Amino acid sequence: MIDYPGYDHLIRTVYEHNQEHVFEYWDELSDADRGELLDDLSDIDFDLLRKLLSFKESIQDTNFDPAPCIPLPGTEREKSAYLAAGETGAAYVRKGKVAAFVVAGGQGSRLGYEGPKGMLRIGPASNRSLFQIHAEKILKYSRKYNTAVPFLIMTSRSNHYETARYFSENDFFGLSPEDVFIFPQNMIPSLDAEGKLVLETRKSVFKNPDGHGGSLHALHTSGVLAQLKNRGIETISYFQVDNPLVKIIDPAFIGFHVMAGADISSKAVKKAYLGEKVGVFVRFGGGSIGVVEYSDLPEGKLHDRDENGNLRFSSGNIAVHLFGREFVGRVASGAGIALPFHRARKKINALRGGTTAEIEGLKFEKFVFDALPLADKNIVLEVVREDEFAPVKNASGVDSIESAQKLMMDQHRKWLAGRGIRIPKKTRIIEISPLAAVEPDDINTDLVVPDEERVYIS
Ligand code: UD2
Repeated sequence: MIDYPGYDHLIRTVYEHNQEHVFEYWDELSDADRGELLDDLSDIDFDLLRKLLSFKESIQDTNFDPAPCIPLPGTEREKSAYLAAGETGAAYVRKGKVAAFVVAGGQGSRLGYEGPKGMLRIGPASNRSLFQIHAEKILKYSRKYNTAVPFLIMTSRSNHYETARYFSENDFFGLSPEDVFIFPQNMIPSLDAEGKLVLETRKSVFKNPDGHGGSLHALHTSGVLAQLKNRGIETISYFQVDNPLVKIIDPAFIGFHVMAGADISSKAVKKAYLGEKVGVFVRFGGGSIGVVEYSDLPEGKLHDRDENGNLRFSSGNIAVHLFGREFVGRVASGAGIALPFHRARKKINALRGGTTAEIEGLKFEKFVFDALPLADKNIVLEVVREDEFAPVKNASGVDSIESAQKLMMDQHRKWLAGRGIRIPKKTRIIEISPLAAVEPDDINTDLVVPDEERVYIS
């Protein structure tokens, strides 16, 4: 057994769990590097890893029906419910009770983009990044509602520093630094097919971010949740970094959530096509609401249609949720409830016998929507896809930068047309800054769009 002062217990644990191959390069490491390796091992929960290996992959309850949804306003009654919700929500935002929370710890591997995904330049005319668009929306909401909406950004080990530097070098895009909270999520080791830890370098093991479900825990351990409580924040508006159309502060959504006394509320769009890669909202046999991920939806249910020929499981999850702060506290502190891990196969680079090679590995992640069934009360609100959802997942084609830019421009054209503003024929590329408008009513009807090919309205 190797030996290092002060780490006896950890070293024994590593051997007890048959993971001592992580010391393969021990003899070649300096004392400082040995200390680093041990520190890297010290935050690993070895008992948890053992449990994760032994659980069956398919643990999901398959007894479920489509979840009930608040529909798009059609009837007079629905329209007035929307108006009332909008007023309640706006008053609540004005009182400073809502924070915005983006999860940006993912690795964007499908996109093939190396840096933090939030730094991806997406503005069709402005070339602004996803982060800048989100930050400017939040600044605009803060001005509109005469409050300071805190902006919480969850990163992970590989992109934390770059994200934090990006915000500070850009003066937080006009937000006050004390209103921006950037904090990393936890990492969890990936394992090889035999359940062994994998070395990434001679002094570190391979770890991946613990999934967006890790965000609730990260809010707690970073101390941000406690700070939100001190600021009087009651509701956290959660969204993904890769959706430039997201309505970060939506008064009607917030109003419905508050009026229902919900722990979690979620937005749904009608699935665009049968195989679309979004989870669907369901109601499990026991009555709780949840999301079944696209890859877990049984074939029969995937194809199931109602009497009108429409897909029965068609409420797609766009990963926009409102979380009660107290509820997050309960889940994050353990309190008898915790989110499960999901296991996925993934290629990882492993250092073995002096060379690095790609191996088949196991990756563990938590999904934030697994919190839904833990809530005493939740609501699902249907929204219009083109108004709120433009995911950037792939380098080209479906759900790409190009498709998202088109959706942004379509939306801005629609807003301008709705305000009676003419768009010159010559204008091919058009974009409205969030600082000018986060909804059509923010646009001044006197606005004149210049007769140019590329127009940015700021
Ligand atoms: C997610 C949902 C899917 C649908 C879709 C909408 C899952 C498993 N599926 O699919 O149902 O709602 O989004 O766009 O979530 N992230 C972290 N830390 C992590 C992992 C991810 O912060 O450890 C963030 C990531 O930066 C991104 C978001 O979570 O903002 C979604 O991650 P993804 O793109 O991997 O999820 P995807 O597209 O498989």
